[in-house]
Amino acid sequence: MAGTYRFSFGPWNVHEGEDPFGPRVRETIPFEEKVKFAVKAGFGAIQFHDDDAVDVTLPIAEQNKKLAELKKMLDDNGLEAEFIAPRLWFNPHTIDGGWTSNSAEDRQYAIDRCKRAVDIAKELGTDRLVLWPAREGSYVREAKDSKLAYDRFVELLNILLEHDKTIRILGEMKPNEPCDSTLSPTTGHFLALASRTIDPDRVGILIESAHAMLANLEPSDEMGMALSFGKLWGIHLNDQNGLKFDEDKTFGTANLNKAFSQVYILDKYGYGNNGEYVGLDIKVLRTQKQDVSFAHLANSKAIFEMLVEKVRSCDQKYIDELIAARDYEELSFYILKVIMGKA
Ligand code: XUL
Ligand code: MN
Repeated sequence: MAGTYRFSFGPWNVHEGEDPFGPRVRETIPFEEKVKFAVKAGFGAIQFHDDDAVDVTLPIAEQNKKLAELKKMLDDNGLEAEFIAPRLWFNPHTIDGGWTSNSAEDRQYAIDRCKRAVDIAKELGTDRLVLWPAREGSYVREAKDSKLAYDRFVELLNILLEHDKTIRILGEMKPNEPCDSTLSPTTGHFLALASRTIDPDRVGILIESAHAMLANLEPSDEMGMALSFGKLWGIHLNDQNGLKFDEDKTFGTANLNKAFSQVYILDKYGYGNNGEYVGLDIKVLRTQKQDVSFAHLANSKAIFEMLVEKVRSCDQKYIDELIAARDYEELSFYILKVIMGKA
């Protein structure tokens, strides 16, 4: 069954270019401009961290008023909010992690902030909460009791599932960065945690291509695993040149064959037919000038769409014959010819 594709990106994907080694190199682009681009380029949704959507220190009534304004602006532009992700890693309370911090006070901060993110999601009309456990790990092994930390991870999921009976939690796992070693580094780890919760049916997966590659895993196989569990509820497409920092490169620009494999499995299993988005998590290169700071998103969407065409042009009967003959050398040659328009 072929997939149906609607695209999304996050406002943080268009940024000012600062990195750990240097300052900003571009002016801030207002959110309204990002929305204009989304509409013009044919995106269907915006992804939000809680504090991308609203100032999370506002009194609740004021916060909800602002959220209603944001929702109206999105509605007026024919856009949805795809998900809310609590941005826990900026706050001083989360220096040692959020829900796995060694400090009870800091753990409580993280729990309250996650609950608030659930409420923000509901105000914006989405039932998806994305959890990326950024600082839920360690730099020094003995600094954190990993057994206890995993127990606390399950506890947090239960608290959130209990807090709102309709929220769905999408775990987005990454093995390292900013921590040296992140707890629950892969999708498999997170699914194991999900199985211990009070409602595993509301705990699913968002696979980011680069995060899988940083764990030296094959992104399309990670997607296959989540699909096999019926839990591929979100994706973050991007690319990664080997095991280094999380590069969030334009989809397909470092590993075109891996990009093809991702589109192949998504299309084969009808990704998107239940309203899932093709999410991009792609950072504008620091070297880009101001006036071309959206190109990486438009290009990634175009590359995805071109790959869908390539995937659908495949002679599946021929592929099946090669598989039956176990002639994977020829299969690999055929796929490359498809990609190069020479099949
Ligand atoms: C970090 C990352 C995040 C999540 C959302 O590597 O991918 O932006 O996608 O919190
Ligand atoms: Mn991501």
